Amino acid sequence: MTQTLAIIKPDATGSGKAGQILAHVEAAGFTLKAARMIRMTRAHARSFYAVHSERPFYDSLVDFMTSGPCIPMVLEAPDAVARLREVIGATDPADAAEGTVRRLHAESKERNAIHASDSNENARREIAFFFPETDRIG
Ligand code: FUP
Repeated sequence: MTQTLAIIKPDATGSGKAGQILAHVEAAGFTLKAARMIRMTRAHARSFYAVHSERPFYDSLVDFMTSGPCIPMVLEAPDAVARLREVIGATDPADAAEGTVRRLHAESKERNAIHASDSNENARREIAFFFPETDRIG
């Protein structure tokens, strides 16, 4: 079993889709190991997306991620990182495969419902970013 970090983003929490999205990933075989609801500060969002700091969409992305509640969560499954990337679909919902979370629930490339770690190294870093060890079950 391996773990990955997902975030249900403010577009999805704001439109009442958090439960549907969690049900979708659970039905896809993931076990929820940790979760919280937070309002990210600008400093948190800037730090979380630091890899994109030179990109033209960075400021807008920080605005969006701080615009409402986020639900970071630790999800466990065999090959969790790669599998969750398949289940959520491409960044832009217009490019995402049928039946993926983003195809079903995302509004746009920016307001795209859910984040998922893109490597095992980033999963470890992102899990530690949101969850102190004492908040993690198993
Ligand atoms: P992903 O790994 O699919 O979440 O996509 P990226 O790491 O490329 O991008 C991270 C986030 O930046 C996306 F979820 C949304 C935002 N983004 C934009 O707003 N515009 C873009 O052109 C690309 C990404």
